[in-house]
Amino acid sequence: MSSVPPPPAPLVRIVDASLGSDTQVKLVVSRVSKPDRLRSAWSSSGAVIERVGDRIHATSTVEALARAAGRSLDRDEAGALDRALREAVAAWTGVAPALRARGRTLPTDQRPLVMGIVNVTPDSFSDGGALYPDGHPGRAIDRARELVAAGADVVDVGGESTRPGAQPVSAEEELSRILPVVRALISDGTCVSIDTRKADVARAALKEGAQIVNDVGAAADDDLVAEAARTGAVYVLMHSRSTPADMADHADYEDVVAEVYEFLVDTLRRCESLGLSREQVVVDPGIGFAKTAEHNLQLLRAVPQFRSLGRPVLIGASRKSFLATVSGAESMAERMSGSLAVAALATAAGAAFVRVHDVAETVRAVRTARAVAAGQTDWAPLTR
Ligand code: HH2
Repeated sequence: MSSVPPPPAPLVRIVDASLGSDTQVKLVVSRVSKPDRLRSAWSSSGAVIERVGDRIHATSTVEALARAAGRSLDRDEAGALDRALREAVAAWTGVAPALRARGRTLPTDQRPLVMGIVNVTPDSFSDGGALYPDGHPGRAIDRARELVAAGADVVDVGGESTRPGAQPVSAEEELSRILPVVRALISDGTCVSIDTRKADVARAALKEGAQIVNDVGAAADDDLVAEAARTGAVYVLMHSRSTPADMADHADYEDVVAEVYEFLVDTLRRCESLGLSREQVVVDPGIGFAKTAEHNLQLLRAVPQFRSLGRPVLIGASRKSFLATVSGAESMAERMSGSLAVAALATAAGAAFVRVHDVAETVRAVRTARAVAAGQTDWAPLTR
């Protein structure tokens, strides 16, 4: 008996819906079974249409788009498109949902959160070895405490560099680097994120009480995803390709925003099939991971579009090399200006987290950007 394959689930990305669902929205739809039929139905309903491969770019009202889709697609698919459309518009126009991280609330619905970076590595690109002299964690612990005092809501602890070309380290080595730092921060009551690609490393950090798994391996390891699912940790799903050692060779995209978006949609579904709840997930386009400077700029311009996924968005651009390319910064210290510009713009565009090295400066920049963009001047510290 031949079985009929299920229709593809239509995928909707909102480009602009500033005035809400009753007025014009600009969006991109892909994965419909009959794109030509949908395109001509939308076109005759008065929508402005552009077809790019199998993706249809449309500008019209939600109601007009939903009605015309109902006439051109079969009932199930039109229903699925209608739901996807309304969910994406609601996510785009609403605030990011708050997160629960193992009993702790992260109020991403209230204000942007600042994640401070502590690299317990000898070879990280921006602070290469400074926090890990001769294999002693003391300086990393001091640095993490400074970041918390400067206003970091979360500290992201990493024991393996992910800079382009970085060589992998063993789980044992990574653990010996991060565990003393994780333990010290947990005993202080700090919210800890563990930046890793390895399930064993995440497992040990979660056992110590870490609340966030920052998976810089782009969900390549099912075990790591399952560990976040099992423990109720927040899980950062970041886009990347291949491994840090050769990711620079994989920076080829026809449409980087569409491809990263589709990866996040598909991988979010796969993570759910591994037991992770959607409510646990933060999405991240992975600035600098298998991307050129131009790709990074396009992704940063698309921060609002990633909000159509309905999950808090994290942006990690701090001190990355594209900032030198676009601003003319020569030294690592000079990249701070660009890092602050990106943090201010990204949070004003709706990013829920910024992952940064320069916490005090970023908090001031983001607070200012928020006061200007949204007129909000409150900034409550995170409570336990
Ligand atoms: N970038 C880096 C590491 N982890 N995690 C997320 N979610 N998003 C990012 O953009 C991201 C990340 C690379 O930066 P850094 O930690 O400063 O350098 P290194 O990997 O060399 O230690």
